[in-house]
Amino acid sequence: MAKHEDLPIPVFSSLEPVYGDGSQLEEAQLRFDHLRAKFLEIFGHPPDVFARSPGRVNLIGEHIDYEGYSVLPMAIRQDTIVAIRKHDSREAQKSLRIANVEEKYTMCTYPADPDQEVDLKNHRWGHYFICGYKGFYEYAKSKGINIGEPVGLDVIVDGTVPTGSGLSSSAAFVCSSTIAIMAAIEANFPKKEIAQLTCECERHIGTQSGGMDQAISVMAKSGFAELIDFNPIRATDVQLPAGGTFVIAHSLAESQKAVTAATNYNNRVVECRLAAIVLAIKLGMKPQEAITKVKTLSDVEELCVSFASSHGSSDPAVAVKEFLKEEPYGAEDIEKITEEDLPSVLGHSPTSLDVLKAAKHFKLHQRASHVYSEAKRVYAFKDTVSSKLSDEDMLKKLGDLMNESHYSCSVLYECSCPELEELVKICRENGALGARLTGAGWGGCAVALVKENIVPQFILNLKESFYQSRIDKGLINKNDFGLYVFASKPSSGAAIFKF
Ligand code: NG1
Ligand code: MG
Repeated sequence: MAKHEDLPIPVFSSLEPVYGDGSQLEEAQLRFDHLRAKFLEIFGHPPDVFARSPGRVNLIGEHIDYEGYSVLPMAIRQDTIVAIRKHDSREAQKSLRIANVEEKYTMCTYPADPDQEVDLKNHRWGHYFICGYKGFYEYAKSKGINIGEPVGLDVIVDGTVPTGSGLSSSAAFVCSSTIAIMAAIEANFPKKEIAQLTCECERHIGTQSGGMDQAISVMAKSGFAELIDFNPIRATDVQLPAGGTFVIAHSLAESQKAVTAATNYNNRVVECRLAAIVLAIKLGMKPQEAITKVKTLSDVEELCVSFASSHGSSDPAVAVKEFLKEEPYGAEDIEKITEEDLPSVLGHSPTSLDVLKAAKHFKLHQRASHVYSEAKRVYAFKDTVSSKLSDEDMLKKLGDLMNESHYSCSVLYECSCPELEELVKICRENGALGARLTGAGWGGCAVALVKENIVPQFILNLKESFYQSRIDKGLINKNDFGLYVFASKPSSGAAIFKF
């Protein structure tokens, strides 16, 4: 039997395989009808095809995908649907017209040119579509696939993943865009290739992202969380224990990752890279070799194994304690070790140069400690789920791991924020077995593991203790409460619809 990740994106002629047959189906039916009507109204034609891709919640394994370590997310019900129509090469319309069902996102127009640059200084919502567009053409070119001259595309987007929430609205948008473009030209590829290519797509927005969000959005299976490995990308089903429910709650602090990349997300990617290089040098590698060969903290593991005899352990966490000082490093401290200036250590990449410009110092010890310990927690989580523990003990252990993950994100990786701290604390005070920030952090959502039988009461308590004061202040509308707090079951991955 072909492996899940080797299969192409499924093509359906009805909504049931993805949206089931309950209230979700009704809701989906309305969305698709509305999209089709809107398409006709704006562009004067019906769409050729639709693609959908879901958001995700990461259960454990934060900020380690870009360091080469496995993560454990699950897809959520909320998704992005893209309706698309390809113009004929004879038609006069040669641009990409990207509209949205939500009025606040006004139509964006771009040339039908895969070589255009994404204008990072002027962020617009439509840029995420262009990420998919550019990435898709780059992929086709690298594979020698002839997809003909670029033509005009008409597109309407309908997203239900809350933005800036750590639930990966961006990957849902990039993946559904890429898959829609692919479907419009009647191509299809194995899921693992689409997962890889969409990850590269999203880097056009200026974040040096790992591949977790796209991998789960493309490869998710209903009813399972997935252990995602990288290099090569692979997904292994993880059956979550009965009796526990993951509740997602928004801190109401919005994290605009594309805008704050230099000080937040990309800063941490750079710190990890520098930590890996410094560690490799301390473990005996020549500086020049370390700079060219060592890209991630996972690359250092091999060196730890061969140095086990001299420092007593092959655990990279031990090497961090021994070789990386706890005080923040200045640029000069690191340059003394690398024997090269930081811009060239980082290959002069524009996003890294932005980080260097904005950074005062680099916390190599803390960031590396987080990554190595979080990587272990992912496997501990996976092992716990498949262990013989009673449901009760299993849930408790999973909750503990989630709490440890949050502590590490908050204290060592410093990617939390006051609102998330308050929310996580309130979750625990109200009976969550564990609670942590999810996604990149600096705002967005927390995920809490809650015993199934207390979920309704738990949600009511959160409303009382966290949201009510914010509703009173007009920060959110009380009728929208359900958009900000909800229990989530693992949902299915990307799909194409042709009716
Ligand atoms: P968010 O910000 O939640 O979409 C980001 C990255 C992930 C991963 C997490 C942190 C992108 C597209 N996604 O997720 O790859 O690194 O942060 O674990 O940048
Ligand atoms: Mg994102």
